[in-house]
Amino acid sequence: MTKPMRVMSEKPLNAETPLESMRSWITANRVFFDRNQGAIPPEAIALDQWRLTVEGEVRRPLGLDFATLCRMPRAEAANTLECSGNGRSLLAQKAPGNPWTIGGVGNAVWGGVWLRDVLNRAELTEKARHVAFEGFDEPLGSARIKFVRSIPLEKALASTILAYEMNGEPLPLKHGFPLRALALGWTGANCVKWLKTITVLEAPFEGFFMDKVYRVFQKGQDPRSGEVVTRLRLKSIITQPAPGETLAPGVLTVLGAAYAGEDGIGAVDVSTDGGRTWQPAEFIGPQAPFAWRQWQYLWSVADPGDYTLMARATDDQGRRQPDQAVWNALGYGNNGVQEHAVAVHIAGA
Ligand SMILES: Nc1nc2c(c(=O)[nH]1)N[C@H]1C(S)=C(S)[C@@H](COP(=O)(O)O)O[C@H]1N2
Ligand SMILES: [Mo]
Repeated sequence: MTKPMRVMSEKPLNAETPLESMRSWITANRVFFDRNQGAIPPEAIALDQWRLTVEGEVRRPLGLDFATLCRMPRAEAANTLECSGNGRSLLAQKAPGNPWTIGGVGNAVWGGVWLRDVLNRAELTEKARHVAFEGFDEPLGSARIKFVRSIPLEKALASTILAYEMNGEPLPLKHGFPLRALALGWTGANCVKWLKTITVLEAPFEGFFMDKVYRVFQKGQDPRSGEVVTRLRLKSIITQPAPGETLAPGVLTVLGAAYAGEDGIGAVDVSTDGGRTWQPAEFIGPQAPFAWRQWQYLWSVADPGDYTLMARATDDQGRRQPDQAVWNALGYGNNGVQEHAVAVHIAGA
C-alpha cells in the first residue's frame, strides 16, 4: 500500500518521503526521508563496542556506554525534521543541490536523553560556547571530509536531545543507530547521526560543513559572510491532492501540514483560485512543540477546469509565510507559498 520513496541518489543515499506518507502526523520510519553526506554504516554497530565520548571544554571527559545512557532520565519529544534544502527544486530560480520537492521532511516522536544532562555530567568549563558533534559514518569522495557540525551552547542546553528511539523503535540504522543529535526545531544538518564524539568548544567548529555549506549567502559572496542555517522557517505544504491529479467534481478533502520549527502554527489558509481568495483550513490531529500541524480543507468544486491550490501558514505570533522564498545561492529554506502551489484538473461529469 505504501508508495516507495523517491530516490535522488543511491550513493550517498538521498530520498524523499512519499507524499502519501506525509498525510499523517507521524511519518513512518520506513519511509522517513534520507539525507546523507557520507556512507550509511554497512551494519549496525554492536552496542557493547559503542561509546559516546564527551570531551573539550569539560572538567570530566566521559566515555558513556549505551547501558549507562539508557539509565539516564528519559527525554521524549516530537520533532519535525527537515533538510535545509527541502523544496529547492520548486524555487522560481534554480539552485544547485539535491532536487527536493516537498518530501525532505518528516515528523517523529524521538526518545533519548537531554543533551544538557550529558553535558552537566561532564561539567562544562567557563569557556564552553559551542557543542560539536561527530558521527562514525565514512565520508564519500576524494576529499574525505567528515560531517562535523556544532551548535551554540544555549541551544544545546535548552532544547537538544540525543535520541536512541524513533517512533517507539530503536533508532533505525539509516537514521543514525544507535544515537543521533536532534536540535529540536532546527534543520537536519544540525542533527548529526551515528554519534560518537561530542566536543565542547570555545567557538563554532570550523570546517567544510560549517563554513562552505549550510549558510545563506548570495552568488559571488563568501559563504562565511552568510548566516548558518539553524531554525526551520514557517511553511505549509499540500499533501493531497497530488500535483497534476485529475479529480471528479464534488467535496474534495485537501490535506496538508504546516510547521515553524521553534514557533507554533496559528492558522493555515487555503486558496483554490491561485491566491485571489483565501479560506481558513481546520487543524486535525495532535499538537506538540517542534512538531508540524496537520490540517484539512473541504473543497466543494462543481465546475470542471484547471485549478491552482495554495496554502499559507501564519505562526502563533501572527507572522505570515512569504509568497516567495528569499533566494540564496544554495537554495536553502524554500518556504514560499507560490513555489508550493499545486495544479489540479477537475474532469467534466
Ligand atoms: N553523521 C551524519 N549526520 C547527518 C548527516 C550526515 O551525512 N552524516 N546528514 C545531515 C542532514 S543534512 C540531514 S537533513 C539529516 C537527515 O536525517 P535523516 O536521514 O535521518 O532524515 O541528517 C543530518 N545528520
Ligand atoms: Mo540536510
